[in-house]
Amino acid sequence: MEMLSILFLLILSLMRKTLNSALSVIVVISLVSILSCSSGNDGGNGTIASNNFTIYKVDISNFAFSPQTLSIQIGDKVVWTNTANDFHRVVWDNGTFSGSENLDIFQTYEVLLTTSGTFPYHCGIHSSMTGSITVNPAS
Ligand SMILES: [Cu+2]
Repeated sequence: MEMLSILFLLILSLMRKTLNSALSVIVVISLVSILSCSSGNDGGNGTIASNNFTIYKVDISNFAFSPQTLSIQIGDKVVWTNTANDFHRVVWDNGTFSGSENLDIFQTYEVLLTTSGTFPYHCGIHSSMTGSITVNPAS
């Protein structure tokens, strides 16, 4: 009887260890998945990582581009969204890229930036609205 209970306790402690390690594995797996979800190119600014490039978002509201300046890698995409109830139009200061049409509320304009350099732009309707994209060459 004594031997049996000792054996039982031994098995129980073994099972506990196995259970603990199984639990640890589950904890590690969930931690890894949480970490891998929060990594990537989410710069906290609504950026979305795609297979080959990052998409940066610029909000047009309160008669301003937000963020006003962006520093991106060559080949990344920038998407402007007019969230204001006024028309705005993205015009590149140097005419480097073709600008947008007049953007009504919730209309978007996007450019894939494949040339490195600093490209200032402004609103074609409100000249006080300015912004700039710096495209860094591939490292
Ligand atoms: Cu404007």
